[in-house]
Amino acid sequence: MFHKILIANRGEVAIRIIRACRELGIHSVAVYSKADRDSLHVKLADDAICVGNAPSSESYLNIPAIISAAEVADVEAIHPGWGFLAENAHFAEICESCQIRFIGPKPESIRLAGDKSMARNVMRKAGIPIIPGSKETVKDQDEAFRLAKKFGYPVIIKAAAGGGGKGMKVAHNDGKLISAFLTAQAEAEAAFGNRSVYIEKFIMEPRHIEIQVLADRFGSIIHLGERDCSIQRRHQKLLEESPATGLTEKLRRRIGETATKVAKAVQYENAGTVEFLVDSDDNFYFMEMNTRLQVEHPVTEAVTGIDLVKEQIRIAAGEKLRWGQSDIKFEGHAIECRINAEDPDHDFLPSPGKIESLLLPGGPNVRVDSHVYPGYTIPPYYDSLIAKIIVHAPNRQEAIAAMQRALRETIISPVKTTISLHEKILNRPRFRQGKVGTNFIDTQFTTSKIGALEERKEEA
Ligand code: MV4
Repeated sequence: MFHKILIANRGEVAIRIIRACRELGIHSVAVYSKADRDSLHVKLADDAICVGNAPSSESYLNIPAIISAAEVADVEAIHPGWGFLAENAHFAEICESCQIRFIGPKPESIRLAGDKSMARNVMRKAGIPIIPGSKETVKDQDEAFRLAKKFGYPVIIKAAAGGGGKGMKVAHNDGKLISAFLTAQAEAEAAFGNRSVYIEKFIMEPRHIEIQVLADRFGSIIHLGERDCSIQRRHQKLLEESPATGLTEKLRRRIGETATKVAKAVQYENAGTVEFLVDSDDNFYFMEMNTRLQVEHPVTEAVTGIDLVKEQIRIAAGEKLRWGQSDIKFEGHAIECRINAEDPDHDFLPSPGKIESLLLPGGPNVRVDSHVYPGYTIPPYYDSLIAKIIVHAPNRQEAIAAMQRALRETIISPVKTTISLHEKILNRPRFRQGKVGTNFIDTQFTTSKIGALEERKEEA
């Protein structure tokens, strides 16, 4: 096992990893930017090294500074958390060439998963169901027309280097196809420096179901069930749950087995997530693979009892998986609400600043992962996630009640947060009936002239 690990991240995830290190008896080394001097991850780690200025391009994304810190601290491994360098194949390669273990998959896996069009081809050849669409990137408008005709409208144009909704455009007819194609190309170029796009049949009102997988360095692979992440706004997840409500046992088993097959097809190692779209007829399609720990990992930890961060570290250190698939038991229902410092009454404008008053919830069945404390000043430079509330109860109804109770207890002021939105979501009849889908927020809420998210009148 490792003796010393550097955590190349900040905020809540840095603390999550420091906690795992401490329980494993591993010395933790934090890095921080000049804006994060007073951050909790700096206080909680055994050591901390400043890696640069506030903008993440000069600190948390600054590869030479991070590697120098790792060399100075003499760590054996780096955990990248999520965001920043977590899915940067080049960074993973540099770690290996410096004889520092990257806690995550091999660089080739990260690179393959990052090319969505190439990943589709690998999955098609492995017999994984993929969304009907182009085999290659689409070169010109004529080809786009031909493919749209073949698959039938509506179609969606996606950036090959994309993911998370950037550089994505839907076209409903020939007249709209060219502008969708050109806009997707331009956005892809601007966001990723790569104008390659591909085309898919557009799946109407799908659910976003993702499967957590764990794979060791000896070829053993298991899945830890699914998370429903359909409740999103502009491709930002708001609330996630496990198990997904309303899936038949048969469908759940098939998706899980498919995810394991996906991980096998790319000889995956460490923790990863396979994303699927599920349509209204229970067809499911591979969408993409995330080669990192995910923000919503605690709901999986709750229902399986497995500490995913400890497992990531053990796998990277060369330990074998301690379970086969049949050892994995799922218990109860877990829900996570992401609390962001954003104003739902003003177009989700970020709300950084000093937290004067803070009370985080507790009591039975409640877990809070957060890096904020009373008197902490949220810097404006980074992600606005300030806390995650996770509940675990015997069933979905009790989990909802526990979450409502936990949200009601929470005090965070004067910064604005998304707590009020979560209270509304949990109260909606459609949510309580388990009828979640990626169109949930758009159908249940409207945005007022001043940008306030308002509930629509009752409708199923
Ligand atoms: C789709 C789709 C419908 N059909 N692809 C959005 C994020 C990116 N990873 C892929 N996304 C989608 N791809 C086809 N062929 C609908 C979405 C989508 C979506 C997916 C998951 C969760 C929320 C979403 C919200 C809008 C659109």
